[in-house]
Amino acid sequence: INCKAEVEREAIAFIQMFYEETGRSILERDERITEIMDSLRENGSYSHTLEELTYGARVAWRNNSRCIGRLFWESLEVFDERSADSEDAIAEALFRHIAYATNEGRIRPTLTVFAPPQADGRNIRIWNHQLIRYAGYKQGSLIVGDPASVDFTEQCVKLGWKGQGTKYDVLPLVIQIDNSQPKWFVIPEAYIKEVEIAHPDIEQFAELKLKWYAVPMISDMILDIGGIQYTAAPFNGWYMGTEIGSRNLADTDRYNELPAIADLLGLDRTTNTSLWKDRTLLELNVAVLHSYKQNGVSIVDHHTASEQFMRFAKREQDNGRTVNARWSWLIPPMSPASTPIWHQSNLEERAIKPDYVAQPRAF
Ligand code: HEM
Ligand code: NRG
Repeated sequence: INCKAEVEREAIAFIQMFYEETGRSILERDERITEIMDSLRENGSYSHTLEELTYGARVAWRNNSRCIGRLFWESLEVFDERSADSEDAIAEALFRHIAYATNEGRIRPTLTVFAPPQADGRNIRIWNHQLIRYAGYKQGSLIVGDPASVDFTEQCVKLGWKGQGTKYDVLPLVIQIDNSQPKWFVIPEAYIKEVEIAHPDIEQFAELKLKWYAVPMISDMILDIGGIQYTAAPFNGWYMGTEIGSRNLADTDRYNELPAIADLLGLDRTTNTSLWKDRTLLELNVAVLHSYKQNGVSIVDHHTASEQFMRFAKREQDNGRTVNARWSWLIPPMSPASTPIWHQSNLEERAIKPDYVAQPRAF
């Protein structure tokens, strides 16, 4: 929680940036700052206009040091749901977000913002890490589904939800207002777009029955603009193929599918020097990109994404801004040295706002 002076300072800095970057008049800017300072003095809080909120969410994307996809920051669509004041209204708004963002596969970068914490203690939290994600069930030493979801899945079960027990059960939305008992909502199937993974020239690949969902929608980060922390502000773009092919389906503490795929490919797993992991990763990543393309679902390969990032960095420099960047997150988890980002030794990370930041878990 920010102290008062800090809120004032951040509000002024944000409004100044907003008016300057969008070419608005200085006179109106100073009136707006006065208005905000009055509101802070009288109520201890202020509200963003829709224009401020939209621009703030876009700049937060532009500022996020870990995101390789920032070339398109100006295209972010922002939905204002600050008036949603019940769990049901919030769930409905989230369903609309999913439908709009998914767009039958032609994914639209989208953010939905809910009311920030109020002076009276009112607070909205979405418990999910992503709006659509697969459950993970611990069965002794074995895990069915996504190991990354085990804790959250246990919470859902405690709340009365019951999954089918498959590898790919979509978790319910879990929404909490204040400290009341959270409510859960099953996402109707019609909203959930998924892609079955097939390989362009290895026919048996599809028999592995791998799949992933179409749209990554992060729902547990704070959108931090002008001294206001929006604790419920889910956002999405589209996937970079390696997120699925080199991490979600491949990590040993996630779906751990490499051994099964290697066996299908007939590779020698008894020795590291066969490079069976690397060859398997390659074919899995080929299959992921191929399958999303084939199904008309937006996705970007890591080479193209890296080129787009370099264009973004160039454009930012041309606009007199330094690029906020964490190299270890920006390099892709496959063939990183084959991308131009690898060779950038001057990338630097600073604390700048607006930004998307992690917050303590809701449960
Ligand atoms: C992180 C790609 C859109 C905000 C990332 C990561 C990738 C990525 C590959 C690293 C994820 C990881 O290693 O787990 C993309 C692509 C997009 C896109 C291809 C397509 C448009 C967006 C949008 C936003 C956003 C629309 C917000 C408005 C972030 C943030 C992180 C991130 C905040 C860091 C997450 C964390 O700290 O855990 N992005 N992104 N991205 N992206 Fe993007
Ligand atoms: N690696 C995570 C998703 C993180 C964000 N990635 C994006 N964000 N592409 C995963 O589920 O694999 N986005 O907003 O598009």
